[in-house]
Amino acid sequence: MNTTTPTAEHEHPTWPKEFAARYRAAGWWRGETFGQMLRERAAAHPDRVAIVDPGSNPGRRWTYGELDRRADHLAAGLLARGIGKGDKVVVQLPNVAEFFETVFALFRIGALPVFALPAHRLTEIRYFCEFTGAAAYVIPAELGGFDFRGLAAKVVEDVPTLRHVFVAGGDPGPFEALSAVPAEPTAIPDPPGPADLAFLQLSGGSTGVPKLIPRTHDDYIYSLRGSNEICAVDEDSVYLVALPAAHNFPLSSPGSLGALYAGARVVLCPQPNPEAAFPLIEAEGVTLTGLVPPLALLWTEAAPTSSYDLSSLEVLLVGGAKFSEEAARRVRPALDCTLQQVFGMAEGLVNYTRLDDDTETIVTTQGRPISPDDEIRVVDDEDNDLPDGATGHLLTRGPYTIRGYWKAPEHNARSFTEDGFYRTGDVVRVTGSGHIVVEGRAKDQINRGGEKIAAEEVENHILAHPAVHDANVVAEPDPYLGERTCAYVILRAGAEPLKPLAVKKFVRQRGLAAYKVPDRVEFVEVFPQTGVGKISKKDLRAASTAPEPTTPPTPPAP
Ligand code: AMP
Ligand code: DBH
Repeated sequence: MNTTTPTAEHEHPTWPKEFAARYRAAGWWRGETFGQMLRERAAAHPDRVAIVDPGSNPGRRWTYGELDRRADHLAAGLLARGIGKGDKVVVQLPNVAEFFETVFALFRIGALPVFALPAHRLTEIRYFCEFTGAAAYVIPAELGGFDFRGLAAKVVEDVPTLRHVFVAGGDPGPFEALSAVPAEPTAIPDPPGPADLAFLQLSGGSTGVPKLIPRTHDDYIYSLRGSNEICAVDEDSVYLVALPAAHNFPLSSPGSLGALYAGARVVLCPQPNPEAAFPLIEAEGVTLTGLVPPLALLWTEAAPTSSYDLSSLEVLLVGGAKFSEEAARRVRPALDCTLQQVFGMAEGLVNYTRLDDDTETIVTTQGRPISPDDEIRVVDDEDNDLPDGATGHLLTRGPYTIRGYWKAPEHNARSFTEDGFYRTGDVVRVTGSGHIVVEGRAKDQINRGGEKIAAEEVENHILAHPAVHDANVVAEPDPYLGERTCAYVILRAGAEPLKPLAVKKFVRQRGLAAYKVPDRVEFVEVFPQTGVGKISKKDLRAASTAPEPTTPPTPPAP
């Protein structure tokens, strides 16, 4: 029997009543919303600094009072433009203060941010706008030499529901400046409740198109509260947002929203490299931050010779991809802070090593779940539970793990068990102390230094090339990123020979985020096959063991 209850709108399955009742009774869900949360913090300490945006000119420092006021004014302006409860708004902002003004304004009126990353391009953005029927799209004018207004112009042409494009900072071009939207606050007609959706988060995915993750106010706020307790975030903490602000890790583990929940300070770092981050750590007294493994490596290499005072840093969270034990051991000596490994997913479940775990546990495991009500199963290919300590597929269910993706019934039937466990696609084992060790992955995905790439999505784009007969995209080891992508391509009989660069260029020109462009392209005559004649990705992976990167790897940037 499928115990998962569809919502009234049948847009996604949600927690059955008895689970919801249990999570409320246990005190995990406390009936909070983001709108009220900010209101309460602003009332309690209006003059404390909430957001520091050193990348803006002049650098901005918004207090809780100011962020609260700005959210109210922007909410009023959005309502006046006909954007209201349940509307979707694709937010593609870098690490700037307007990100928080925008999302809290949307939270207040019950419109749902759809969290795009700055790296996304036409193909992804058009899909998010079309699929969600987005009413608005929020962009920077430009970033890293890329003009988002040009991108928005194309999206507006293709997506009839998209009525507004708001440009944060810079020349808005043909669109409206976000700074022109705020209006005198008015009563919000139908503010969202704690069980309502707060936003749609993105999944790294393993299918042709990214999946959207529906998160409620109550469930997400519980994950923040739990994370704050585990990471010792309180009102004296200073969290540096080094990764892209909209990503689930720097947003919630414990992230900027955890910091704001605690009444702490959020410092926005325009770039995640040591050159940008170290001066901010010194200037703002940053106490914790989160990084993906390649960046953590870069920081540990740079710290010992840095002239900046990094002594305020107490905790470095590392996650998004497996952090090797050797690299993990280097964190404390280099940065003189506690490493906290975090193994999380935008679908929900987040695991942390604890601050008081012994060093071996911290460097060899990816932590244990936030909640006593996080249910963990380790199963074989037939969903049979494995003996304690055995390695298998991780399934999970709990008070902040979704019961289904948004508008994806067929995919949900595969990604969730009948009784509502999420199939993470991760291969793990659980130690005697209940800590999880990530041993591998069963999903068809490449984890490129924390950036997830669905093989099928890239394969489909390569297949669109007229000279290509077939394509297979797999991960291959990379000394810095952990994994990078290799595309094996079979050309059509009689087709003009192609150069690898032409394939990369083709994918890029189809409007895909740069991190999804294959690092390496190899032309082959046939793909290795399994016993039953299926293409064997395992053998392709085994074939790609070239130790040296063919292109100099670049750290993932916001
Ligand atoms: P997503 O579902 O797109 O939010 O990506 C979450 C996935 O990232 C997980 O299911 C893991 O595959 C991977 N991941 C996140 N953190 C870690 C970690 N610390 N170690 C290994 N894999 C991780
Ligand atoms: O990779 C992730 O998605 C991730 C990693 C660490 C995450 O969503 C999180 C923590 O919350």
